[in-house]
Formats: sequence, C-alpha cells, structure tokens
Amino acid sequence: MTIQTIKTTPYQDQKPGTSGLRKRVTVYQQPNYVENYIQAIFDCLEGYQGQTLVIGGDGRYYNDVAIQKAIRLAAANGFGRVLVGQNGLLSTPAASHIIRHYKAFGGLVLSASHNPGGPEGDFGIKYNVGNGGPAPEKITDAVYARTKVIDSYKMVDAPDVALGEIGVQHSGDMIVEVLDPVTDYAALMETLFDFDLIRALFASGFRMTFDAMHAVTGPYAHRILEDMLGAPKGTVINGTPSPDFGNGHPDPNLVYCKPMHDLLMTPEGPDFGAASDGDGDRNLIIGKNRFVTPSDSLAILAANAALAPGYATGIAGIARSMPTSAAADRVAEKLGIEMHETPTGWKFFGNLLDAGRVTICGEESAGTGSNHVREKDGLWAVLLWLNIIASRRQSVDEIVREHWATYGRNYYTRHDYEEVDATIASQLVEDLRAQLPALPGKNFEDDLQVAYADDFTYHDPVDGSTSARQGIRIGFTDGSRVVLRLSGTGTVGATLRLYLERYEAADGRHDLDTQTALEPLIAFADQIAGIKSRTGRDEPSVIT
Ligand code: VG1
Ligand code: CO
Repeated sequence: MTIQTIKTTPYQDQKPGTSGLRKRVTVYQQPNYVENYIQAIFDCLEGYQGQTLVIGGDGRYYNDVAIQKAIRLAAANGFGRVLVGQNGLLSTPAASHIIRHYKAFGGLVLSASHNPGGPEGDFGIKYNVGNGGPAPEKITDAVYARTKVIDSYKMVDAPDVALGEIGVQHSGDMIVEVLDPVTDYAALMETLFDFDLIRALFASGFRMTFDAMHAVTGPYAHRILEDMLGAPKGTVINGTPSPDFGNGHPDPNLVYCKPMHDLLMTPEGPDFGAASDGDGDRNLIIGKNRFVTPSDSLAILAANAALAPGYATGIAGIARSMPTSAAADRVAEKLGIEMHETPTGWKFFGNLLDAGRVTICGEESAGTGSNHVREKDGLWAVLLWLNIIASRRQSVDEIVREHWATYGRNYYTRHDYEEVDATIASQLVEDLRAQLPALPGKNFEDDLQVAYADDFTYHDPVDGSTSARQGIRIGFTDGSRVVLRLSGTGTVGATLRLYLERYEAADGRHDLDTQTALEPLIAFADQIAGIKSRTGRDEPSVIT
C-alpha cells in the first residue's frame, strides 16, 4: 500500500458553524476542499492510531464522493477500522449510536441536515467525538485554526470501497466494514419503548402518516414503524432517500410539511402525523387538529417519559437551548429535577448528558433527544409520543390541553429572515446589543416592562468553559421574552432568527391564535431592532 503525502493550499473559509461545516456543493467541489478539512480534523486529534472511525451521511448529493475520500484519508492517517453505513447512509442519531455501541474513537457525519441538496444545494461535514456527540468548541476552534495553515494531507492510493456490499473490505491496511444502517439503531429503540403496546395501538386501528421527506429516515421508519410495529404499509411516505431529496427542502416545519398539516386538520385525516429532516435528527409532531410546538413537545415528553420502559425510573434533569420556550422549566420544577439552559446547538448538551445531570434535551428547532445517544433524534421523539399515546389512551390534542391546564401555556413562535445581507444583519445585532444596558425598567407596548436584557453567556457547569455572545435576550416582568440571534447553519448571507414567547398561567386563556397572542412582543421587537426597515422585508421568510 502506498501512502501519499499530497501538497495543498489552505482555504480561509472552513469555519464550522452551529453543526459542522456547511457550504454549497460547488464550494466543496473545489480542489482539496474535502481533503483539507478532514485532514485538519485528524491533525487536531490524538490517540486514534489503530482505532475505529464511523462514517455515514444523509445520502445527499456528493455524499458518495466525500465518503471515498474520507476512507482513504482515514487509512493513510492510521485508523485501524472504518464502520460505514450501507450506501453511505447513517442518520445522525444512528451514527451517534454506532460510535457509542462499537466504542469508536469518533465519527464523520456527512450532512447539511435540513438544507436542500443536489448539485446546486448544500453539503456538510461534522466531526463527532467518542461519546457520540458533536465535537465541543475547543475542537472545532482548533480545526478552524488548522485549516487556515494546512499545507499537506495524507491519502492511500487504493480503489473505491463498494459501499453497497455489507461486510468486511479493506482500504490499504485499514479494515472497512459496511453495516446495515438500521439494525443497531432499531435494536436500541426496542430497549427504550414498549413495542408491544405500540403494536397494539396500531392493531386497534390507530393511523399515522410519517413523512421521511425523501431523506435518510425512510429506511429507518419503514423498518421500525411498518415492519416491527405493524403500522399499515403506506404509513411512511417519501421513504426512499434521494440525493436531492426529491428536489425538496427536507425541513420538517409547517412550511415544507403544509400538506401533512392540512391533512391532519381534516376529519378524514389520520390520528397522528410526523416528519423528520434530512439527517433524521429533527421531528415534527402533529396530532389530529393539534400542531405541537417543539418547545411544548419537549415539555410534554419530559413530563410523560416515565411511561416508556427506558425512562421508567424517572429522568435526572432536562436541558433546553436558550431560545427554546420555558415550558420544560415548569416540568423540571414540578418533578424537582435539574434544569439547564444552554446555547443553540446539540454540542452543548454532551457534558450534561455524560455527567448524568440531564436525561432529556431539546431545542425549539424541532430537536429532542435523550441520553440514549448524544444527538437529537427524530424517530426517537416519534416513538416516545406513540408510547405516551398508547399508555394514556388519549389523543395528542387531549394530552397537550391537559398539559397546559396543569403547567400553563407558553405561547411561542420563531420568525426567520433568511438570506439577509450579512453586513446589515450584523450591524442590526450590534446596534441592539448597544441598547441593552439601558433597557431594564423601561415600559413598552402598554404593559411590557423589561426585567433584564443581555447577550447570553453560557458557563458549562461540568467543564467550566464559557461561551459568550450566544444570543440577545430581553425578558419582561410577566415572563415574556424576546430573543434574537444569527443562524450558524446558513450558507448564503445571514439568517436572522427572532424568537418570541409569552406565558399564560394554568388558569389562563389557552385557545388564542399564537401570532395574535404574541403581537405586542412582535411589535416591540421590530421597534427596538428595526428589523423591517433595515432588512427591507415586510414579513419573515418562515414562521414556525
Ligand atoms: C439550527 C437550529 C439549532 C440546531 C442546528 C442544527 O441552528 O436553530 O437549534 O441545533 O440548526 O440542527 P442555527 O444556528 O441555524 O440557528 V440540524 O438538524 O440542522 O443539524
Ligand atoms: Co438535522
């Protein structure tokens, strides 16, 4: 076998964002772009000689090309074994599980998640560490620094691996094992949930529809929902992964899943609807006549987790990202367990999960998960919902209403302004930041009094690290909140995210339209940040 050391020149734009390095496919297709980035990752790691690396992706365009490169780089750099999903497929949560299950050193997850795919779409690479979770900031910062000076990479001169063939092959001296992407993950789900109970639910005539959005969860949902749990064939739609996601946008929200939402609002529709994103870590939950906001879903799953066998002894604590509504905080308070508020992105949950301080985590962006892996997990959330529905013998709507009646309701929405000019967006944030010290005590929109205004800084209670400038929060005396931050996953211009929240007590009104209930906060945010005038947009690109 020949190991070649190949000269290269650095790129200056390989800065990982909220979840790995996401760029247009055309950017990734530049000479040595993939090679530089993966070599830079390896250069920042220690002790992997002879160890196992997991590789898998969401099946998007360029996955196959990048995987062959990754395998040759891993072989030349001295990994002993690569575990790769058949046809290069592994959902993000399955990759996390496989890293943990086979005690791998780490893994490369090739995905740009919910961003569109295809030759004109996006591609992404993320490194996960040995606990199965995204690399912490100290690693991603080091990788970025390395990419700026890298001058060579190592590759073996070996033929392509046959990714379609399950079993053992070689790349140079390194073992390459092609795995069925679903089997280990499905076995894990069986240990967490009462499959007999869910099977009985489907047998009793309960109907659901699961939209895999032409992305990676298709094979997982077919196997688990239809084959193992007996949901009728056809329950899973768009279940064959395609490189451009059927020319769609695999983001499970009310914009891209509108047909499913509308179906669930009709008498003929099924009892339950769910969807997952490009890489299978997000979830959308809709009951008949009831859309469940991700923040509420987190709170409800945490409050009812003990109904599932995997959590029967209770949960240790809950963590949510800062912009996620405080609905889960009320559940933690009632259960008398720890509650943590972290910056956006799953990498901040890893330490809390490893330390056993939290069991369930969630983000407002449709991500929920638990200590079973170190990523958010779309199908896990769907299965926990099914387990809860089957145990309580109630509809989603009844479960949600009872939750509000017990804990109160956190009205919540997110307004996204996409592809805004990056200079305008960062100026907007800077100007708003400058206003913060003067805000506390001031009154707006009749009855909104500012209680605090800051730029969120996270102090990790486990490793003592600090992450500053994680988003502007303005809190009011009645518990309402406005949060504003810039996305770290976009690939063109800047995306401004505005998060709005208002609490209505247990005995309050829970049947208002969300946007109406939040109107004064929306007006306040626009007044103080000048969003419309500065961006020239009359309305958000996406409202979730
Ligand atoms: C977004 C979401 C965040 C999520 C991240 C990765 O990040 O807001 O909650 O963790 O995407 O999810 P940002 O920086 O664009 O707001 V995924 O499913 O795209 O890997
Ligand atoms: Co995702």
